[in-house]
Amino acid sequence: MTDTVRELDAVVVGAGFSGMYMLHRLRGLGMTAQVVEAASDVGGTWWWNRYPGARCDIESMDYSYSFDPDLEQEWEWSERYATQPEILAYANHVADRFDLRRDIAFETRVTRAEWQPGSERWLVDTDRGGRFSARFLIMGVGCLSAAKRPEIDGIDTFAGPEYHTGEWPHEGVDFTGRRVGVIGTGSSGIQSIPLIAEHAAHVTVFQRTPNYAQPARNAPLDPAFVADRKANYRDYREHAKRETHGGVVVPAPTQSALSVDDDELQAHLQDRWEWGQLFAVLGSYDDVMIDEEANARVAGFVHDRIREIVDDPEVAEKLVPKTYPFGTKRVCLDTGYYATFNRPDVTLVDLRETPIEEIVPEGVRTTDATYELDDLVFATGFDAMTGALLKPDIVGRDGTLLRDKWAAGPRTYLGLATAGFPDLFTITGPQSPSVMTNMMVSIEQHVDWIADCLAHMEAEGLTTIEAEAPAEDAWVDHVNQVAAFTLYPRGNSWYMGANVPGKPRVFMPYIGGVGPYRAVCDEVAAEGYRGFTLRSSAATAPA
Ligand code: FAD
Ligand code: N01
Repeated sequence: MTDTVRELDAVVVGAGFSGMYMLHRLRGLGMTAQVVEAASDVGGTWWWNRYPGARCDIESMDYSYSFDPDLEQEWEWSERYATQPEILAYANHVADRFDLRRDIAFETRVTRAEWQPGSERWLVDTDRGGRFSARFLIMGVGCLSAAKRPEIDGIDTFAGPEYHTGEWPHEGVDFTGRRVGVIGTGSSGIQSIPLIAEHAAHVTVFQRTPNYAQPARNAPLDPAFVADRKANYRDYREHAKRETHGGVVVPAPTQSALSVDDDELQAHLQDRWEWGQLFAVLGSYDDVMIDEEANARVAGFVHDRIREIVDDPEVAEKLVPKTYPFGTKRVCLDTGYYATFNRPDVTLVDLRETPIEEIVPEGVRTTDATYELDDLVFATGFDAMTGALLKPDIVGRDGTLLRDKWAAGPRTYLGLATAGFPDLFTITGPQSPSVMTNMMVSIEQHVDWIADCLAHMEAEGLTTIEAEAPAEDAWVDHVNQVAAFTLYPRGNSWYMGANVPGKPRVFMPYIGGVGPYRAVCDEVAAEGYRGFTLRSSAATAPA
């Protein structure tokens, strides 16, 4: 550890889309800021997740920054759903265009941040020995950035190469002629399995829970559509931000799935199935996510599509999700996923029937057989929403560790701040809409709210801001009440922390929708930051 401490207005952790835009806004406020990023360049999710088939599931023209009209006019997306390399190229373009890299310390991980009551500053330590002292600590560490390997006996004994989709080698992996095992059938598995199968000699898919996927219907973007969207981009973005639930403009459902006969239901869902859009089937009726029977009718439609695509009825039945309501685990957009199981060189192993006993040097041993493999892919997801936030030691006002405060689940005010941790902000933190939405909309909304708050503090001569415990309690209750009104808590999903043994089972995102949520945040600010204590103090001198 060096003795030098760099004095700053703000430290931002993470150089994904959150940290990049936060830096841009802080500079605009005339503040000194340092971004600290574990990776060797910008892009966050899109820097790490380089597995075959990785691409967005929110349309590219939505899944992009809106803060600069020139940027959105000049950037050309090639496909409806851009690939990981294209999204990463976009992140690089933004970094170049706004000259962001000069304030980003790459290959540096924040390991500890401690609030200093005397100076009212955060003292931030990194694994490179650098230390920063900053008035504000802004966490842009990502909801899906702490890759998680499965707890399987013998995991370190596998003789061949192993890969996690969220930490994919930059040089790529050549699976040609190889026997590949893939553990996990969430979005990452569903995107990568068809492409791995194109090259491998044989793919064995180890499935613990089947997932719902609908066809992406990806295609090159139609220039006429692009021109039209660009001509109306400002209006479109405003609509998406203020008047939608998920941050993309889709027709809102007006009917109950229980109010229509079967013919009408089938026709309506078939139409939605053709859209190739994440919220198409989820939002087909207004009670899909709140009424079990309505949900079952919609789920039944998807079950039939899977049975249609998959030739072998036994394999099809294994792929049909039956143990949780449709949509309570994140729905995937796929390109050829179910059809991949029609290939003679792809085997599905249902781990509910024959669980994995251990990983052995030659492959994976289930209760039924040993599958010999050359390569093993973990598509096993992330310690989502809280994993990256709780990895460093974050020590608050009374010496409390954030990890301890959140031992029974995250507690935040608006997903933006947490009581006992002054001048700490979390971009797309738990209990904000975040992962239930187009993340670009949620990221920009949080960054803008934080930047406006800091500008307000500057203008008023205020030095610290802290969420009040009663406001936090009320927000946590509200988040839980809204979740309890839906079927979401019924899925063993990462939304619930269910994929991490020992993690508290609470529904972590806020399901109230980006439009209503933004209105609440704006109202809080307009009322002088209701629920926050703002103070001015002489003690903001450097540590
Ligand atoms: P991230 O992109 O996760 O960046 C966080 C950064 O923080 C990382 O680079 C990490 O290295 C760094 N970091 C974390 N902890 C530390 C530390 N202690 N010290 C230093 N650095 C640290 N969302 C959508 O809306 N639409 C999509 O189509 C979509 N597709 C996705 C596809 C994949 C494969 C995944 C995994 C997620 C996807 N998401 C999607 C969610 C995606 O994570 C967000 O859209 C968005 O990219 C998040 O940006 P971020 O900057 O908040 O976090
Ligand atoms: O991770 P997941 P992901 N033994 O947690 C299985 C975003 N994203 O990386 O369901 C056996 O969804 C686990 O099984 P189960 C998107 O938000 C978007 O795929 O827990 N299996 C599950 O099948 C997404 O939701 C895109 O029973 C084990 C899988 O691993 C989020 O990131 C693409 C296991 C993990 O699925 C996470 O997706 C990729 C074990 N011990 C990601 N442990 C787009 O399309 C876990 N599993 C834009």
